[in-house]
Amino acid sequence: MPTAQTNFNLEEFLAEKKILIENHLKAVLAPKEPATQLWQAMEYSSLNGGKRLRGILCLTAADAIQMGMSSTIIPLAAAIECIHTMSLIHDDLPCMDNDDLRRGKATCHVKFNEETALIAGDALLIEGLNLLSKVELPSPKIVEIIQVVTSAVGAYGMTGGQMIDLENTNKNGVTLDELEKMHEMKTGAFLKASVLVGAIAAGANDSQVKALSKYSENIGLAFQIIDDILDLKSDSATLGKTVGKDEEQKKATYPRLLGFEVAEQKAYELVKEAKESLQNAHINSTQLCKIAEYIIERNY
Ligand code: GRG
Repeated sequence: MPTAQTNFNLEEFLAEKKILIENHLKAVLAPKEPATQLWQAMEYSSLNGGKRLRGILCLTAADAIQMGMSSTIIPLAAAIECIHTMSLIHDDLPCMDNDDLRRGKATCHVKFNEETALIAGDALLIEGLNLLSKVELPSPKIVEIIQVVTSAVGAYGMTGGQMIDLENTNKNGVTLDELEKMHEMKTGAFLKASVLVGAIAAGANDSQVKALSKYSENIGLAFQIIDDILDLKSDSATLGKTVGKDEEQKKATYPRLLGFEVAEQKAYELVKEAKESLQNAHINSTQLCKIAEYIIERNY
């Protein structure tokens, strides 16, 4: 079990893990023949920046359960980032958010074209699942991991959440409970899955899975609250994406429903509880605690 580190440098830690994940992505997504433009679009969107938060959470959760696990887990983290990139490509499409800026660069459909972006997203989803299926773990664990990921991405998770979000656009009277449910499905479920995949791969027991579930649910919601705040308070150059979209589409957001201060307080409370849940289960991971803090302190 890892112990608390006083000299821990989060920036260095995140940079190091990011490189591990991106090296794997580079190897897996290098353009090939045939359908070269498809691979180019997959590589472009996957390797054009990004915090790698979900992949890093997967690696870090695994290490929190069984130290030294992260190298075995890299393909899982890369797979998670492929699936995450799919969601960004599809979210940016003209029929969805119709955005031309992502991670500070042209979105996939702007750089290539809409058809290519659509199938690049499809291919990243499937290649991501394929990567999960090939990881060096016992088959029952692989099946469990695939179940966790597909549940989080399917109609009860990200896809369903996206549908609700579309329905909420320009809609008045969305309640806090409805907003929370939408985010839990659209963003929270996959972030939680990223943590659980690492934990399952590393052999977490029931109480550890329970604690990590609470941790990831809380940081997922905190992440979304801060995302809403940044959409209002930050600028496109810092965020690498168009800001002010929520206002433009008259979407319900945490700052809109609660006010900035209360929304921010809620995010801090969620992170505090997330760290407590780890402590209660004796998961002494400085890294997971610092990532939780980073989620609310980030500026992009
Ligand atoms: C086809 C299965 C399938 C689903 C597509 C489009 C869609 C359904 C869902 C959209 C989900 C989505 C884009 C949620 C937003 C999540 C979010 C806040 C992303 C930004 O995450 P960061 O800040 O991004 O971690 P980086 O760029 O750092 O990776």
